[in-house]
Amino acid sequence: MANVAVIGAQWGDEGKGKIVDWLAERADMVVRFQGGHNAGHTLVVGEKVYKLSLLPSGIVRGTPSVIGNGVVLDPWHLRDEIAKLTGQGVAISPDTLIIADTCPLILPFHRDLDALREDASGAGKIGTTRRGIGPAYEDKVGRRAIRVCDLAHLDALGPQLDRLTAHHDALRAGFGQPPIDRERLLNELREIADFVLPYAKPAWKLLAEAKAKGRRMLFEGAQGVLLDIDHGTYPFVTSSNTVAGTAAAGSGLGPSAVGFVLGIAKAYTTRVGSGPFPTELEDETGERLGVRGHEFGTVTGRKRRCGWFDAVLVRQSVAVSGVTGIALTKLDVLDGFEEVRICTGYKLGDQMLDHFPAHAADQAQVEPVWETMPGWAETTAGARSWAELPAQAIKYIRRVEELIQCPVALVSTSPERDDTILVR
Ligand code: 2SA
Ligand code: MG
Repeated sequence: MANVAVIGAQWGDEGKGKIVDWLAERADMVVRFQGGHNAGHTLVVGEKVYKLSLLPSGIVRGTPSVIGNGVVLDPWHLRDEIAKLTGQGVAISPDTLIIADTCPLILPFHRDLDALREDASGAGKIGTTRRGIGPAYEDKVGRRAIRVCDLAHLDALGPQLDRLTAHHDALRAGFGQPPIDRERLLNELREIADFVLPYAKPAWKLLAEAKAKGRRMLFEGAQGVLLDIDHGTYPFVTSSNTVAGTAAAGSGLGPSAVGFVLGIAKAYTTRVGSGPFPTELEDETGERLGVRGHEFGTVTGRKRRCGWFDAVLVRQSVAVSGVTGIALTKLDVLDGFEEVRICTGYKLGDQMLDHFPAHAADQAQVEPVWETMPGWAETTAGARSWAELPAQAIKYIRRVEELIQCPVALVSTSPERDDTILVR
């Protein structure tokens, strides 16, 4: 089996957790390569429900798990999440969890800045998870970040800390906030360093060694392609690259390490946070999708916006991420609708578009071109084979494949791991 990268093909919350868990059983290592604790992956194992936001999903079943260099790491959150999982009976140790020593840290003032900015912006609000993700990535790219390896050299942090605090003190002053208390920050870092350092390793090297031994790796993406900093609905995006190509850069393995790119897409569309959403339904149908699909965020509990499947956007995600196959999730949420719709293109003024335009103003203005299909009255929930699906549901899947120009490799019909149909 080739190494698989799993990525969201929409705006996140596509049900990656279940699919990753399903695949993790067949992998020797699970690797997170971007994002931070803004992700939210729910795993249902037997009677138990595990909610992960920073740790790779392999950890629950004891598969060696790697937090790659492309991730931004909140060390205090790490401690809490490990404590929570340990409390649920999951064994976590430096044998099963490896953290790249080059990961930039999310610090308390990153979280504050994220929230201050969100509170200060009106219509331009991004709707972030307020966890400091954006500010931490800014400092990484600005070459001011404190990284995991710095925790072993806190006494040598002087010049780096000067640059970091000079930058942030100016920003903080703009919000009427006092300068960063350096002593306090250093004390907090000293206190957490002992917890983090046993996990810190040159992850790229361990991965290269594992690759040489033919170990199978599963790359676990967070968020979705439409939230990608380059390819998403900018500026209403997250601050990392969420496309599959990031699996290489964010882990330190070359591009040849990724053999199969599995894009996860819901049979309809959801989004949390602000930004354009052409197929959004602000009516009873949208409500019905949200209620049937339990559309509330794993991390923040926020209600998700809901709408019909947008084939244009998923086709674009498939292209920019090099998706090999799609896992179509939550098909059962569409059960019982008299008719179902798919967006096949956009109208922008008198223009017809077969892609999502780059400019935010155009993105906000496009009108979907709909294709309407009859729905199905039968239930697909829990179906485990193609033969159990109603004919109309199969037609829907086939039409989706045609429109997104990518085969559907898996269909998921409930949060239960085994309620999965392998198409090819
Ligand atoms: P941020 O915090 O800077 O990454 O926010 C920027 C935008 O990215 C969106 N975003 C997400 N959208 C969906 N799911 C995400 N993760 C959690 C989950 C969400 C939750 O997987 O369940 O629990 O609310 C996620 N993370 C970031 C965010 O809404 C902004 O639009
Ligand atoms: Mg999620």
